[in-house]
Amino acid sequence: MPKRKKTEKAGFIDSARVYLKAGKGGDGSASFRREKFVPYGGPDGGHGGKGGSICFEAASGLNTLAELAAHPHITAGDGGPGKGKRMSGRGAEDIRALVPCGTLIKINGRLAADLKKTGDRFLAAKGGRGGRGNTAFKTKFNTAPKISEKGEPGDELCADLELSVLADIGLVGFPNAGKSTLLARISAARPKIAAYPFTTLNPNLGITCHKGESFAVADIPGLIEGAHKGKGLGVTFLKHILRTKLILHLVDPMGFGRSGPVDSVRVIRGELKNFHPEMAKKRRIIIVTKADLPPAKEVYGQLKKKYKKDVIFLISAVTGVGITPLLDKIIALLPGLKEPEIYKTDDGAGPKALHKPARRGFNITKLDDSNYRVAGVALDKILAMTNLSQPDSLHRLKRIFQLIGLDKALKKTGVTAGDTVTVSGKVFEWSDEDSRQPHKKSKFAYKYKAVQTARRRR
Ligand SMILES: Nc1nc2c(ncn2[C@@H]2O[C@H](COP(=O)(O)OP(=O)(O)OP(=O)(O)O)[C@@H](O)[C@H]2O)c(=O)[nH]1
Ligand SMILES: [Mg+2]
Repeated sequence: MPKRKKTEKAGFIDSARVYLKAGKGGDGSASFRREKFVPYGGPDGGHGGKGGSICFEAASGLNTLAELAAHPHITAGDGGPGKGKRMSGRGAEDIRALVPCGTLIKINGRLAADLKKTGDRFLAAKGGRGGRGNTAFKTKFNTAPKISEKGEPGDELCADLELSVLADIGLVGFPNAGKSTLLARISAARPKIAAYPFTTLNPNLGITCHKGESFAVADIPGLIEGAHKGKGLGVTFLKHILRTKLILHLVDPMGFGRSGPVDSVRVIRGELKNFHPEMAKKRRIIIVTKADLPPAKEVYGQLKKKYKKDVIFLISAVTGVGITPLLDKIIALLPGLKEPEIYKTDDGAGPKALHKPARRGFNITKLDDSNYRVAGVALDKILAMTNLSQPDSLHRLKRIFQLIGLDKALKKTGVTAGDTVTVSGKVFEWSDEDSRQPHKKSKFAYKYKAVQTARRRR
């Protein structure tokens, strides 16, 4: 399967709407063996090749949906047509669109997949199957069928992708609290660090290894009071720590703006709770940063007094003071914590649900006295795969209409000879003649064949 190209300019983009068009199956062939000294060579039309499907695959090393946001139209190739001498058509290649781990795929507003681990795949748009060649229609009653199917159309849909970064630990706090400095200290990540607020504009992810244990840490832009109302950078990035097991709340001993350091705990907790109730349930550790600066110890003492039940650490990401006890505590806590179930895909949606066989049944609408319209998902597929230029295929279609009860239903609605019936966009003229009549001699043969075909279709 070909990989999609990487974009040159890849900013951080955590949502994208993509338009998928899977390939159509190749048409089957209606051909006969013609060879010198081989009279009545029989049907030898091959089947069409399958159309290309489109699937999403979680890949390591990706952390943005920028590539897909920049190229939202993904089209897979069509299958090749079948040929004489029983030659099958070429199958089109499937497309694998790579997405970061933690990508949620929504189709028609429903969560269809949550790709968490590298290699997780979701078949979003299925390519059509190749149409059958006339070899498939040969029976002992009809040894020279002039019927072949057209290829099945591929799925066409629009999917919404949303990235919810997967990390074990989330770093939160006011801007300038030292979140990125701590991430840089405990992992190989190199986020931008500077002495002004809102240095971090996009989430950063780092992997920490401590005493043989490893865990992922996400650093997000700073929060301020009123973030849930859109102040500062808002709470849009909080979704990236929604799935974390543990929250490290960093407190700058100098405070931020008019908020004092002690008060910051209440403010940030309020913002987290306002964003999602699950945030309030998460296990938290309060960390007083910049221990090398004079007010840190005092703030640490005040917080210890006020939040007696909480675990509080005093660290300096610059000098390294308090980092080891903090990491020890984290690795002791993590095994006992569960990832919250925020996104649920077990509501019937999913790859299987998306590719259920087309619903049978149809709707008849009387447009006026002599015009009728018939619509149905299964009928759309049957019509798309019927080669209307072949008289035998047309006859087979009429038999299918009879078998699925369309004839009866139309008669009940009051259709008369000469009326126009539009079935899935194709226009037919109603005639009262029995479709079995032209083949009176082989009546049983046709009935048998049509029943078989209809069963296979179901
Ligand atoms: N002295 C001292 N300075 C620190 C310490 N940790 C961070 N700083 C400084 O604090 C400033 C802000 O640090 P950042 O890590 O960028 O803070 P942040 O929380 O990521 O800030 P935003 O990304 O803007 O939200 C930088 O100038 C750091 O050098 C520390 O332990 N001691
Ligand atoms: Mg930062």
